[in-house]
Amino acid sequence: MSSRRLPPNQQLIRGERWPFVGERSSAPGRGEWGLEIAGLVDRPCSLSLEEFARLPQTTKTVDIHCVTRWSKFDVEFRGVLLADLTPLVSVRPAAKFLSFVARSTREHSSSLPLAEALELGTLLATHVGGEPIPAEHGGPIRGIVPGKYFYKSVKWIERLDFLAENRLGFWEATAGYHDHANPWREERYVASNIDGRRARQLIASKDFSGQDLRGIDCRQRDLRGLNAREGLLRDANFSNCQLANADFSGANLSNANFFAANLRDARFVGADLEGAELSAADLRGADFRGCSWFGTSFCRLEDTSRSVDGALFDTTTRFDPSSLEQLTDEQRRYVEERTTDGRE
Ligand SMILES: Nc1nc2c(c(=O)[nH]1)N[C@H]1C(S)=C(S)[C@@H](COP(=O)(O)O)O[C@H]1N2
Ligand SMILES: [Mo]
Repeated sequence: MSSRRLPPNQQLIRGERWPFVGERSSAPGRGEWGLEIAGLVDRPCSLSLEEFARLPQTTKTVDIHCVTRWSKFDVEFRGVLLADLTPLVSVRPAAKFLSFVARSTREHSSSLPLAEALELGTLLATHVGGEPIPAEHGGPIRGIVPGKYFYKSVKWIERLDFLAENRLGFWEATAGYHDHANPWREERYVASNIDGRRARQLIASKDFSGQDLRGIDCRQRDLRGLNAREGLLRDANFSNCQLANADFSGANLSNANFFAANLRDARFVGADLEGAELSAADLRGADFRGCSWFGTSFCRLEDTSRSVDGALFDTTTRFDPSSLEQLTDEQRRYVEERTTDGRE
């Protein structure tokens, strides 16, 4: 059952843990909170939190699927359904898209086709598990869009803009996040725009440092001693690569694929490895101190929960013991069983 409920290549977080992703707080000092409804509507309005709380309330239990490969089942949100808000403002037929705009320093937003937002049962949520949503998780009002990667669920919503044309959201416009965000089709990122020729030149230079090389395909290459410090390498494919002594310090490697890579003595200090695949990789002597490990995989799980293709660790593999907390139970157990020797 659970294997069907979990979208492809996601890992289940159990218990109370709920990671923070993206911005940690709203923009300070902008007065009272409320919700503004604007754009292609006949009756634009501004609701105070009290007015908002008097609207019909709906409770929904949803499964969260973050694009960095962690999922969390059965989170109970309460708030106002988008479908209960639209009649209040009388949305014009010309409105085809909805942009959720956050009160944040970078004016964070995300958008959806209006019909889809309604069909998915989008909620403007104020409560989680019966309590007000904590500020770090987007309170007082956050969007909840069931059935999409969680980046469509904007924290600290202060305005809904009804639009004729799509206005890409922050991640979608600046970071190549897929605008459709369907976890069942793995619509995580748009394809890399690095062509084969440029990729070959880069690979020959062995210098990826500080460059935006999202989605680069390096499968099976000899990249021993690669300098990839501070590189933007999200979703890059390094499977089966020779990467001994490579330096990925400070790199963004979220969702990168290192399956069966030789990473002996590689440096990952301070790297973002959220959602990265490290199964079957040789990690002896590798240094992961200061890494972020939410949703990182070190082994694969068969339906029976038996782990296969485990990464090779030994006591020379370095990492902060506290970062194990970020892993799912299965992944944590796998790593712990192989590294407790000689550690406190
Ligand atoms: N305002 C705002 N909303 C946001 C983001 C953000 O950076 N800013 N990140 C998105 C992403 S990528 C995810 S996975 C979820 C994370 O929500 P959480 O921190 O409550 O887990 O918020 C989404 N909404
Ligand atoms: Mo995310």
